[in-house]
Amino acid sequence: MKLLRGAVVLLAILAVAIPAVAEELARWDDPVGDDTGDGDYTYPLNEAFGEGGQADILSFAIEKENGSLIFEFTIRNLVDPWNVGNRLTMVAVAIDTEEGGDGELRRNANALLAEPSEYQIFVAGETVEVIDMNAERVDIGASVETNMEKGTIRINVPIDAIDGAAADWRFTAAVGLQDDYGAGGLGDFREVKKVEEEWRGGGGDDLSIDANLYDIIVPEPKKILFLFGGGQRSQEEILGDCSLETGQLVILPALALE
Ligand SMILES: [Ca+2]
Ligand SMILES: [Ca+2]
Ligand SMILES: [Ca+2]
Repeated sequence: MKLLRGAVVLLAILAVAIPAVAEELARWDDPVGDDTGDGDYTYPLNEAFGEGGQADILSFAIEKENGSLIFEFTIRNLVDPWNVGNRLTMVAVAIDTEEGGDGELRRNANALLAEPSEYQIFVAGETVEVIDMNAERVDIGASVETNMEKGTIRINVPIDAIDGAAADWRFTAAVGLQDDYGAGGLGDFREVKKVEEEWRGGGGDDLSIDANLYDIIVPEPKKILFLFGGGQRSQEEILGDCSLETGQLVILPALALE
């Protein structure tokens, strides 16, 4: 009896002492200041963008916690110029879980996916939206926590809702600026033009061929070798590899967990 009581007490202590700890599956650090897309993208001129950095990824991590996958972006400069939370930064994660899928990153990203996705997640402010391979919105109970001081955007996606999680899944992480068209909901990636304007970035083109993405996570060399059988491409090469002549959009590489 005494032994049993001791065991009960021990279990109670364990239950209290072990908080839910997120297990980090992978983390990628990203260079500071490479929020220039193909190398010369600039921010819009409106003072809300200040010194820029709203689309500069510092790190991207994938964690597992209590039956959820967590995607954490750390951004150099999350800002709240209108006291309504983060409205300028928009992040996207495309998840490739099986053969086939959507070969284009949506919401005006203007980019193709090397590994077509079954799910795409978009976040700006406190709004998160998930679409499936048919670009149809799906409600899978995803949520987001934004910490303006730390510059973190943590997206929580219940694993069961996306058919479990497997080690061979691929992930594409990209960041741009959000344009909510003044409506306050989740908008699209803000258009990058040839020459920057008050509300449009510059360094791209005026024909909607260039990607409206300022920063991506580039896989490490060995993963590039594995996926493409060739040498490493830089972010500038990847985001610069579109063609006004043929209309070819850029193709974003995907990240592997191992
Ligand atoms: Ca960066
Ligand atoms: Ca797929
Ligand atoms: Ca980058």
